[in-house]
Amino acid sequence: MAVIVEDISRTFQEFLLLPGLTTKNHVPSRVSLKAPIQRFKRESGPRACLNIPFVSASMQAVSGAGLATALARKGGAAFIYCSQPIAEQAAMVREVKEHKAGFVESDSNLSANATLRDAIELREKTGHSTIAITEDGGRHSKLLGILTDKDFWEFKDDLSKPVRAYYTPLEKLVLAEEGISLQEATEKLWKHKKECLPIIDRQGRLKYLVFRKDYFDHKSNPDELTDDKKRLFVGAAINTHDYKERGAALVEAGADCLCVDSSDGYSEWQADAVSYLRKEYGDKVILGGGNVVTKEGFRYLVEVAGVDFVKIGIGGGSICITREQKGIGRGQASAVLEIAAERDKYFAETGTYIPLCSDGGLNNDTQVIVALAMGADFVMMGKYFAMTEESPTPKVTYQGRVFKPYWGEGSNRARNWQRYKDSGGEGMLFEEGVDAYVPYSGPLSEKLNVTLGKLRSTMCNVGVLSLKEFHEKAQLTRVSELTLVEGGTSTVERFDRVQSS
Ligand code: MZP
Repeated sequence: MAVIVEDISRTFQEFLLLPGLTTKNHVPSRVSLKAPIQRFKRESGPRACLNIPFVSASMQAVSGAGLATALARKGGAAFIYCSQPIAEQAAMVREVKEHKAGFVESDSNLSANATLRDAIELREKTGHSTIAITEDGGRHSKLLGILTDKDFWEFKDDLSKPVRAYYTPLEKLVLAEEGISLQEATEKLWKHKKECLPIIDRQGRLKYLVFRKDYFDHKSNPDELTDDKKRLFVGAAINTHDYKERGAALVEAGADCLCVDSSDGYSEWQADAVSYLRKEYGDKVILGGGNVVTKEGFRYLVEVAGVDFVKIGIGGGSICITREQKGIGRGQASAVLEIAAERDKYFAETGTYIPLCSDGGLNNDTQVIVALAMGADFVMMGKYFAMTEESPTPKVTYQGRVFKPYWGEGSNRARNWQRYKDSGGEGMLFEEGVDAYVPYSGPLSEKLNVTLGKLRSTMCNVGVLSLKEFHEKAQLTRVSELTLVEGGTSTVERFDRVQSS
């Protein structure tokens, strides 16, 4: 007879944190959000860590090179999706690794024969007013000069004239040669009171532009997550089919972390993939596995597969219909609570700490905070990041509101058959994900700042200054439906909602 587990499957929304003593020491600026992402021994302490406990889902509509760069600059990490050819995924990883903070590859380039009208059109397309004039208009061709909108008057000059009569030629520019550090480039900009410094190679070909405004941007990202060579940190997803070739290409491209992307990680295929990669690369690359929702699944991934971290969650994703379609999964809070307890037990038994990632179904900042309080070391989110400027999809306007497309990896659109082939090999007979739109939420950095601000503030209310302490000291209470109503604002007309209706 089947076993009925003595537990109701619960979600984060059903819990609230209780305050602990907040001392004068508990101020948001002192809160550390460092989160381990690699298994470690008690005596040696944490090894690789994220600077903020956020990673982005390995999904086509979420984790491209642009979002990966933006998230690493804030201190988190993206997992570049594997539902694409190996070479394309490796190229995305390489793009993130080659990103040089402050060194920008020029996306606005023209030849000297182009007209002022061409320059204006290009400015409108890219939004950038600094245009590199190169021998043939190529991004890395021989640099001839720079045109900015200070060089001509849009409403007075003849726009059919070629830019050659307007741009500032090489001999009047302050330039630097490839190899210069960001600090040296910044000094040069400051000394010569310039806005932009072109970096050229020995043959005079344009490599990068360094902008004065990016210096301030760089300063405002003190948590940037990098590897030991100061390159941005990036993760990549792998599957249980082509992991040998994919793993080799991703490691070669510089991926810091690989994670098996599977809707059900409690499987021998997963153990085969992880053990193979561990044997091949040792500790050179961090290895994550999942997804699981039971303590048995956790033990299997840790003891048999040998993962560095375990990803938790089945069926909770905002675009996921696995529970509806297949009748399998678990409320995310129940899954995190059970596995966190098992992780602590494993730590007490062996002295090895296994970081946990709560993946999917986080609908607001409160749920992120509860997930971290319950024992997750970091959270993986899809929808949250899909909504941002940096996700790879285009913005679409519908009835005056701006949206971004967002679809599940198990949807027809993603055609991610490899992920769902595990259980039978018969290909995709039905969908496990939907195709949707999510409201556009603006730049990732601004959105994250708000979430991080709330997280730090709640941690101070609980009386903790680190995520480790948060796990140890958090006290939560279950909430009734009426408590949820009481916590809302249903008895008054909110000014913001009256205004928008
Ligand atoms: P969310 O943050 O949008 O709620 O959920 C993102 C997570 O949903 C992903 O990290 C992944 O684990 C899961 N996912 C992605 N595609 C599907 C699907 O098509 C899915 N069913 O469940």
